Amino acid sequence: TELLRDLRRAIERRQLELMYQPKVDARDGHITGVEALLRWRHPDRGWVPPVVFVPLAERAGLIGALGDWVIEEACRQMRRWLQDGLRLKVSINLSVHQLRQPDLAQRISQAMQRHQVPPGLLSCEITESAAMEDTGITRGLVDQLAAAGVPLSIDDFGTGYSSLGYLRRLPVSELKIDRSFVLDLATSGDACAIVDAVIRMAHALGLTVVAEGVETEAQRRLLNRLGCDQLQGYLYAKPMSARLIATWARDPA
Ligand code: G
Ligand code: G
Ligand code: NA
Repeated sequence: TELLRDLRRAIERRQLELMYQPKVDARDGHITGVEALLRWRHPDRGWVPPVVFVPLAERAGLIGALGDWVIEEACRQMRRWLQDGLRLKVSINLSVHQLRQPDLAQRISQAMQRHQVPPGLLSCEITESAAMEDTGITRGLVDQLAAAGVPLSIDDFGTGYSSLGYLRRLPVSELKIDRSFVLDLATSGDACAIVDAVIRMAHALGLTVVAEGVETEAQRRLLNRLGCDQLQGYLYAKPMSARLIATWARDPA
């Protein structure tokens, strides 16, 4: 299609951009890191959302190139921030197709070396459903990433069907509670009970818990009371350009 042709061109011509959304400490609100979110500025159509072009790239076999661009760009940006004296943790999103690349961990660690990104500063988010798929491949990859000093986070947690036993065996360091649970938190006793249980379970397994999509003060208070470690959402900040995030990190609004 036309959009696909444009996407190929966008990857070559640098019309893609990473925006960064802060994650903050639930207790004192200080920035703990950022999530990199991919954006495409189409010359005629304006912003095309990732929910449109990521699946398109997957079907067209372009996800490797797109994913490589994200890895490279995130590492390049981290190096720039480090040079400016800003030591910011960045997490990138991996698609299920990327998880099937046998050399993914190697590509990531090579990009980190190229840009002298210290171990632990770059982390990867994979969705719960991707983590559950293809368990053999995922397990190998996750071990390689862990060995390369790349912490792993399970995204959209609660929307899939992970078993506790499975989670315990995967060397992940963080769980991100899906936005849908956060949305219902202040109004639904069920959502509250689920989030409470997830946080207790995660802590018992030694994982850090991040809540996504925090928009209100009431949600913040509840999550804080339930012992959630970190918060991310419009209450604090929307995804921002690399330049703006550097300012925000030094002096949060
Ligand atoms: O703002 P938001 O519209 O950015 O993101 C929508 C979805 O797109 C999210 O589920 C997010 O994980 C996904 N997404 C954002 N950036 C990337 C990326 O770089 N790679 C992949 N695979 N998915 C991404
Ligand atoms: O699935 P993933 O966690 O990668 O999704 C991130 C998506 O959530 C991005 O599209 C991002 O723009 C969006 N997002 C971030 N914070 C909020 C929020 O507070 N409310 C809503 N509705 N969306 C958010
Ligand atoms: Na994510």
